[in-house]
Amino acid sequence: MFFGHYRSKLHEQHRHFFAYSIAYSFSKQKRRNGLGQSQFFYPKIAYHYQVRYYLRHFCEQGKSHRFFENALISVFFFLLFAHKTSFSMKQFTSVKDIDKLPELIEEAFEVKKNPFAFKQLGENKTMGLFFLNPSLRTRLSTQKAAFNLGMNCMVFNLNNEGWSIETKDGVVMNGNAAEHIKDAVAVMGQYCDVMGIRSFANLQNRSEDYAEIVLNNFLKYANTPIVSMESATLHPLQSLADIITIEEHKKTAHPKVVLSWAPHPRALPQAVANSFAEWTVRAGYELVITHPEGYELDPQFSKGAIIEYDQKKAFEGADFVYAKNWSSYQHYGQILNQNPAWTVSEAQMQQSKEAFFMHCLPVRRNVVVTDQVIDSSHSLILQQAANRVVSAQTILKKMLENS
Ligand code: SN0
Repeated sequence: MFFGHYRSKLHEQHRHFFAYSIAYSFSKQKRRNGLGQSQFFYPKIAYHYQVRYYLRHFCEQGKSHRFFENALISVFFFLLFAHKTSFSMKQFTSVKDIDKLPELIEEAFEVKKNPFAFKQLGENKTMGLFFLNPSLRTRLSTQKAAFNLGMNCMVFNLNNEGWSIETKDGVVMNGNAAEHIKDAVAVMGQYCDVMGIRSFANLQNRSEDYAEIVLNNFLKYANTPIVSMESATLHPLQSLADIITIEEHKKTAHPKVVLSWAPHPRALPQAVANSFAEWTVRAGYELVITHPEGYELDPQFSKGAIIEYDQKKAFEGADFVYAKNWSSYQHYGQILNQNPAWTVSEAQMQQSKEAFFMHCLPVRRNVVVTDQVIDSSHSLILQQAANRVVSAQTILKKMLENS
């Protein structure tokens, strides 16, 4: 009955819906490519008529089995085509946007081996890089990654070159802010095929920072794939570069990695530490986080790590030592400790298994780490920085493929 009916004669309306689903999927792709709203027009009308058809039949026939069969088959076709055409990456904001990390790392090695092999992917495509904070590595490495893929790049320092931006919803904008973030982002999305955004924690209000207001506005209003170039809580491009670097230097399958808090004169975000924690745990490494009491990270990011308050003990047998300062999450944004005993020096490194030293940079020499350690042959800071291009290019490639 059910299948026989459709095998012998695909219902006319379904043939239409089948076609509309394909058209809709293509239009979604085009829209994501920044080609504008008009491609949406035809499928929207089609859907409108399809819904009217169902409603009419629902009224005429009551809840007949034929009606439900029709609806079911249509949903099936829609999901099939919507799914088939949406496998390019649409956002990169955290490790949660990655299905299979080992495959991503393999892809990164391919990109590193042959950086210009995918130059046609970005032809006639524009990358927009938007910064609300200073940047050296992220700005240059992401631009270079886009160039390697054949893209054009626009770089814009939103907070000191653009209009001042309002980020709260529903406010009366009679103060300093000239433009709402949702309008700015929607406009920038018209000019770009992929957008990168560097926001930052303001470290004043934890719930505001952890709500990722800026990043979420980009995800909601840009209508292009979005790459986080460090948000208020995470720095995924840095973490991917760190994982690539560890994979290149590790001597055991599951190395011991120590994330060590270090002193700093300014209050810094938890983003790099949060991100490093969630990526290294996902990579299957043994992660030990060491810090003075009061510097515990948000458990949603540090879960799976061992917390060790004794830095010396933490360093025992370490294969990699990653130094980073962050301000307190519990006493939000505060500096609780500047004890120079936490500066990573030869004395601590000697506890380890001749560990490699890592830091994302920029680094305060002789505050976070001594010159002796950072300039030693075991320091990987330049390799990490070089891998920022590989990390960004791997992600951009995934966004451009099948887009
Ligand atoms: C940033 C941070 O999130 O900690 C960027 C790291 C990639 N670092 C800083 O802001 C350092 C600023 C300073 O004054 O040392």
